[in-house]
Amino acid sequence: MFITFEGIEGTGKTTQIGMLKEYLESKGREVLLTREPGGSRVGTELRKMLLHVESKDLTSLAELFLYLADRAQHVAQIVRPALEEGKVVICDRFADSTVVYQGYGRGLDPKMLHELNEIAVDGTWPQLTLLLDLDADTGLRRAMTRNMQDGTSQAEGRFEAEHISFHNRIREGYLTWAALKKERFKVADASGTPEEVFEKVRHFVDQRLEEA
Ligand code: T5A
Repeated sequence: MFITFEGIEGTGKTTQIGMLKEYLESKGREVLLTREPGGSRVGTELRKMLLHVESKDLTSLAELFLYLADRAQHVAQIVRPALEEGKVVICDRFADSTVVYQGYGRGLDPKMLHELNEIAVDGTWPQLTLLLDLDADTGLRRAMTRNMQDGTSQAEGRFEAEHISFHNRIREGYLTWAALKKERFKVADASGTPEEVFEKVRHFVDQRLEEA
């Protein structure tokens, strides 16, 4: 089972992924947590380039190809081997982030981005994608408070520094894309407490595991 989490900054993806790992392990499943960008050794280097505030001169196309390179390496080296070993793989962002951020956010063609993703993932698509939906003001506030507290503002704050209109576009883009990919996406309101959000996440995951 391959599960991915998506959403704008600060919706609580990392928090929910930690809770889901614990839940699945309590049911006897072996779980691998990973993320994009940065799930592989090469990806760790790409992540620094992609998220550092000083990379603001990256062109949209250069940014796109760095995300795709990160994904191709990550799928081949980390995700697919773990799935073959029978693990549940949970990934913090995946191919849909490219369609939404580089497409609805930066203005590249979402259909072209989906086709490039097809090449990068080479058949490895998630069975379930959980979209944590939250208004951009609240999400950014949560992300910025967290970045200030753990000192990642400079190292990883490039997207948080975008204008609020960019984040509003991303939120709308996610909802549009999720409606086009209904068979894989489940949308959870992320405005409640972590426990309230997790109840929805757990429900969708249990449902998909039963179907599988
Ligand atoms: N990107 C990525 C692209 O443009 N294209 C791509 O193809 C890909 C793969 C990655 C950036 O790269 C872009 C998108 C992103 O901008 P990232 O560092 O991985 O960035 O950051 P994000 O994925 O955006 O995640 P964040 O780390 O900002 O937020 P999370 O993981 O959604 O949220 P989390 O769990 O860290 O929570 C944030 C704070 O809120 C609190 C937490 O304790 C934490 O302090 N919190 C809550 N507070 C109140 N109520 C709740 N329910 C809460 N849940 C968590």
